[in-house]
Amino acid sequence: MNTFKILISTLCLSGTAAIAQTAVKDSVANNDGTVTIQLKTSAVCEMCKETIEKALAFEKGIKSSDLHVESKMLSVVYDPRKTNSIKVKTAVSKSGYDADEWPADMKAYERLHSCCKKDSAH
Ligand SMILES: [Cu+2]
Repeated sequence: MNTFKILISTLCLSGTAAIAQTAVKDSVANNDGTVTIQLKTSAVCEMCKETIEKALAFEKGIKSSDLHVESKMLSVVYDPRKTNSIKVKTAVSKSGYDADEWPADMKAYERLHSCCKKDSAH
């Protein structure tokens, strides 16, 4: 059982490392030491925008976030000394939305308003 757990966590770690390598491709370093990244989300409406931006406002190290609803693109400004793109994506996922290759956290997704679910009929 323990061996199994170690194997699983090793797999998780290597998966995270692979994502970390691809995560920086859309990042821009700002003059004030912050970093701006662009993420593709599964947001569909203004309510989604509010949900995501509010969730990120509580995250440590995130300075600001802005979701463009039509393109589903979220831009996030964060302090790289306090957080990183993986944590940003995790926070978006935990609010119920996809963040690039990171799928939405299922429990959070289930709690979304029905019109905010990516596979709902519009
Ligand atoms: Cu919505």
